[in-house]
This record gives sequence, structure tokens and C-alpha cells, in this order.
Amino acid sequence: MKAKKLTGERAAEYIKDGMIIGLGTGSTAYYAIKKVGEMVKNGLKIKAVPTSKETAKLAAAEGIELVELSDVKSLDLTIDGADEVDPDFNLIKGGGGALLREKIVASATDQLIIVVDESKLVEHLGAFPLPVEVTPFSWQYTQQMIEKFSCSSKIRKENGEIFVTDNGNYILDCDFGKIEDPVKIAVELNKLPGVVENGIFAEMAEIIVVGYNDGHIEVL
Ligand code: ABF
Repeated sequence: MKAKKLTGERAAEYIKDGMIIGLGTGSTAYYAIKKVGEMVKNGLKIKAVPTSKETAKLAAAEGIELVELSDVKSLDLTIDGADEVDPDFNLIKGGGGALLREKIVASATDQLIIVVDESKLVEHLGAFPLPVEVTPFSWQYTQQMIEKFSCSSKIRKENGEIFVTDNGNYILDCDFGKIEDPVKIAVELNKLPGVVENGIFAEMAEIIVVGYNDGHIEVL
């Protein structure tokens, strides 16, 4: 918990007056949002695009002014979490179910800052099952197509029911084992008609802020 808090707060230091920023989703991004709320109360003038309904609610409660991505040309920076980070800063995201809006916001941002605790740093992506957002229509057929890429997959459930994303879609959590070529898999998956988006964020992150359990922070 301490590592997440220190990491989220350290990332918020990159935010300057007048910026338009993206706000991520997850328990580490939570601390960044709380810190931004404190900075806004102390006079910081920013606008923010949330990456989930949950983040929108939290940010609004902190007094952060929210805008639609379509109302701004681009974002100066986005602070978001991740489930895995490899040495090339490729990410697996989507454990929180917000990957589609997170990737749209990340693609519109000049500087993507990822906040993680040390447990998220990996040599190769893949130990964490890759979340893939699919349309409810024909999701079992889409699942069969995805599994042709030598993976096993499970439909994500919450309280026994199929989990529905903020966008009304489903998520398949796909176990590829060690992912040797994340860029290739990300491209191939998105060619499948029933796939909306996948949780590989390849070559998008600029800065990784890592929090360690002993309390120290590293900026990669
Ligand atoms: C979010 O952060 C998701 O993409 C990811 O699943 C989640 C993980 O964050 P944390 O471990 O900080 O809750 O952006």
C-alpha cells in the first residue's frame, strides 16, 4: 500500500498548471488522483479526462474538472497503472477492466506515465493473463478464433455474472504463457472482427515510476 501511495504521489509531481491530463484506473492511479485533488484544492488549474466511470467518480469527488477527450486536441500527460511492465516498457493492462478507454486516452497523450509497485516489473509479458475486450455478440466464436493463437482463455466474471465493461463489452482473459513478441500479438488480435481492443500497450509508455516496499521510488 505504501509503495502504491508514494508512487502515485510522485507521478503527480509531473503535472503543471494549465495542463490537460488523462487519469488512469486502478489502486495505484488512485493515489495519483487523490494527490491531484489536493493540488487542485491548493490552486492547480488543470482539466482531466478519466479512463473509467470509476475514475470519473473519484476525480469529480476530488474537485477535479473533467472534460471529454473529444473536447480537447490532445493530452499533455496521462498517469495510469499497469499489470506488467517489461524492460522495453511494453505493458499488459486491463486487469481492472478499463483497457479500452485507457488505450484511447494513452494514444491521445504526449507523455504516458505508468505507476507500478516493484511486483509489476517482469522480464517478459505473459505471466498475467492478457485481457482482451470483445463484443458480447458471438463472443464464444471470437474466443475460438483467439485460442487459435495458442492460448487458453476465460470469460471474465464478477459475482458469478459475466463482467461488462464501461463500454458494454466483455473481457476474455487470455493465457499465452511467455509473450515473446507483444507487438505482433497486439496487432494480430485486433484483426479479429469480434475483438474491440487488447491489453498490450506496446511502445506507448514514456516514464515508469516504480515504488518499492522499502519506501524508495525509482523513475525509469
Ligand atoms: C489499470 O491499472 C489497469 O490497466 C491495470 O489493470 C491496473 C492495475 O493497477 P493497480 O495494480 O495499480 O491496481 O490501469
